[in-house]
Amino acid sequence: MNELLRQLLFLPEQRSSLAREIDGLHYFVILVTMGGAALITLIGGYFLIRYRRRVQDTSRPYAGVLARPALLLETAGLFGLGFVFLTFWNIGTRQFVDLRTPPDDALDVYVTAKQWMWKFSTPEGESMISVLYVPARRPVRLVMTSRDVIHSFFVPAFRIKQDVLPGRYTTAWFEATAPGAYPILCTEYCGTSHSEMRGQVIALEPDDYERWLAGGAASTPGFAQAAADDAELAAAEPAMPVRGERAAARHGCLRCHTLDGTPHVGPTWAGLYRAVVPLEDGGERIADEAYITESIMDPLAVMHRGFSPVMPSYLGQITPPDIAAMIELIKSIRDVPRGAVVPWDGGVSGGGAPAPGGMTR
Ligand code: HEC
Ligand SMILES: [Cu+2]
Repeated sequence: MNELLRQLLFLPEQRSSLAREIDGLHYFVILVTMGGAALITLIGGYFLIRYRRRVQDTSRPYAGVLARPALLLETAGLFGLGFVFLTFWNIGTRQFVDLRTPPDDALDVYVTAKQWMWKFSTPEGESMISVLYVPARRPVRLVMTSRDVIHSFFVPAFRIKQDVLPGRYTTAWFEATAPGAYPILCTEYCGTSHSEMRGQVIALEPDDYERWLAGGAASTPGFAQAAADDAELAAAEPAMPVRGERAAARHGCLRCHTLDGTPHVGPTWAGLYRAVVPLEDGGERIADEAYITESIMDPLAVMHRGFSPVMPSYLGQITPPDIAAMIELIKSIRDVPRGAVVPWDGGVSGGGAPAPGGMTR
């Protein structure tokens, strides 16, 4: 059944752990709408014949005959429609949540889109252009951003499609169910060579993947180009957290933030990743990639409770690889104890009194 419908609808093979389910919803929607259209055509045809005008007789009130059955029928139809809607909604929501929630053990890959290519880098420092190597049967999480315009990352065989935006991180995840080469397309019109913005995900057997890793990034197709094109992404560079620490020092972040949990002008980065951050406006946020990026680009938009609004905006001043590296740095110290996260009481602002906004105990 699955196979028949898949071929009828010209869908590519299902090669990710969620692909089959997503197609299931697709089939369900198509079958219900086709069935609905057929039913309405049949009923319409029947009524056309049954109630065709025969003799000119308007003496019998039309509504009187039909009133009751029509009411019943309409109520039943309404409930039927409500049921179909709830079913769509139920399946759709579950799938949406599954699609949005990568498993905890997922392998992270940073994706940078730019006119007109895809670049991939892993926390181990592998760098690839257009071709992404991943192990099969292992979840992979993509943390994506763009250097220029909006692009969209689409792998038909995995049934994932996600917009990739400049100055923001979006995520997607997949688990390839079998080794193979799967095309990547850009599905957001992004300029003259949009149609050539293609790539491939190569899923390898786990053993082959280990061998590929051990072989060094230099054997990766596109590597020479990557190195030449973008020295920052070149695999010759040290691991991401080290690069992150350098970038943080270079941009002056470490004058206000600490890596070991000690209080300072800004909240410590120790244990920050995925921590719950209390906000000035009373709410809270999980410190994920999106929150961290937003904090860097627009620090005043969301304020950590108790801290002064002194962090400058770095919008347009830090390259996506630097941001990715700093996020990796913050991730690498997520297990460092952070204690109470309060501003440094160094006596700068009148006996350590916090700036307007107040400090929580
Ligand atoms: C002048 C001091 C200062 C500098 C320099 C600075 N920050 Fe901040 N940063 C702060 C303060 C204060 C906060 C808390 C208030 C807020 O949320 O804006 C903060 C918040 C943050 C947060 C959110 C953390 C949390 O717990 O909510 C992140 C992430 C961050 N900064 C990253 C950076 C990065 C990356 C740089 C360098 C590119 C940087 N900061 C440079 C002072 C600074
Ligand atoms: Cu594009």
